[in-house]
Amino acid sequence: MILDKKIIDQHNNQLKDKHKRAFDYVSGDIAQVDEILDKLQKFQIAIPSWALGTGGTRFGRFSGAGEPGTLEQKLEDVGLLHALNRSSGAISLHIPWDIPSDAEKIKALASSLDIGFDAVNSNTFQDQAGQEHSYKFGSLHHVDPKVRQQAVDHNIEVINYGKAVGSKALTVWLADGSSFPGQLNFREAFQNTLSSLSEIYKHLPEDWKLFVEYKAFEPYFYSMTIGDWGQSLLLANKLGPKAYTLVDLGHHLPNANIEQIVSLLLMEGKLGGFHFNDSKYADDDLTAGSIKPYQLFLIFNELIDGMDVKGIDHASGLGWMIDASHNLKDPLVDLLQSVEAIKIAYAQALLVDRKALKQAQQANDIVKAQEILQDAFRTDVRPLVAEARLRSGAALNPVQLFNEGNLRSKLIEERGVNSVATGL
Ligand code: PSV
Ligand code: MN
Ligand code: MN
Repeated sequence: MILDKKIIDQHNNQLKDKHKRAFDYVSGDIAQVDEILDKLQKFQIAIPSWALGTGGTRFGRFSGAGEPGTLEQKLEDVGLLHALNRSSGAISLHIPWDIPSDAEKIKALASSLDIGFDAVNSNTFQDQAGQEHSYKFGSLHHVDPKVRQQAVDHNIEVINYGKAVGSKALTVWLADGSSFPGQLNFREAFQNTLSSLSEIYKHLPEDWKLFVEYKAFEPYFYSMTIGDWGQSLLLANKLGPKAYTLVDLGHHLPNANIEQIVSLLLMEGKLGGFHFNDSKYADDDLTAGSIKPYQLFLIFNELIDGMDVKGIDHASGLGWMIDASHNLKDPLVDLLQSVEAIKIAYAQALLVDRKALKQAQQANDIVKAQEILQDAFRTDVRPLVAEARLRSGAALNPVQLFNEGNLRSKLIEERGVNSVATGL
């Protein structure tokens, strides 16, 4: 479904007076408001192809209706999100769920929707029909070299699909680990992983990156072979300059200081990018900012502090992606909410008085430092984010327009009630 620009204009007209009052109020106290708005307009967050349908839990899946049944329809969904917020201008594909068989056609459709391709993701955590070796006991870390080779070959195939559509990065997330002490030799598992990743690395085009994602636990409950940022960084350093650590917010043990991890990875030039989501417990894959918005703000605060010169939009080379699973909400609404929460955290972090913060830190003035951060965090920046959208030709309130415009019903009319997406 292509959203008629007239519908967006009508919606904006309806909200414009209220928006203007709120925007004037908050922007009155901000010195460089245009600079901030410009940064917000440029900032894009990629949508994962696997999150456009309703996910499930291990207890069941309650599918929605009118979900995208094909890659083309998934692109159309991202196009719809992008039309609504002008901040979702890329998709991250997961192979083999979303194979771009006719790459030229897919690319043409994407460009007509103004959508690019972020990192491509491999899948060696499931066995596919007809596959020779099983990944039951892992993939790149497997004790059997034949299984490792199969997983390496799959990753090379994924790079090739990525090349065909114009991606510039491969994300490897491994479900390799062990559930019982004694099951694995940790050092051998790590060495096997390193040598498999080195094979994959050799096939990366010059201008590509390899994102090494880590995860503390699940699906294995005793050890994960790439279990934390230290193990990922170790691999990235050994692999070479094109390898980076990818931070998925949900992949840490409870209460980990993610903002500190981010700041050090950035300092080392090894931060590859993000999978944004939120969680109360672990890999909950909830809407970004729905549980710990202060943490999200603190992460952006570190990013701005560490990337002052380059700025943190896509030109910085980081992968900004969402990784979410929606069991209860409409996936498209959830993704709109996630993008909004990420942009709010970014806008708040742009308000931090960095000079004053530096002075407070140098003077060990803890109270001042805290006040500076919390002043920024507690500013209602929603009118700034909305104004940036307005200036980009998007909707003042994308969620409201999605609901009041009955966009899901229209998708159901187009695709039918039983159209179900592939994904997690
Ligand atoms: C599984 O935990 C996971 O959520 C990882 O975060 C991956 O990035 C994602 O699935 C897609 O493979
Ligand atoms: Mn992830
Ligand atoms: Mn995850």
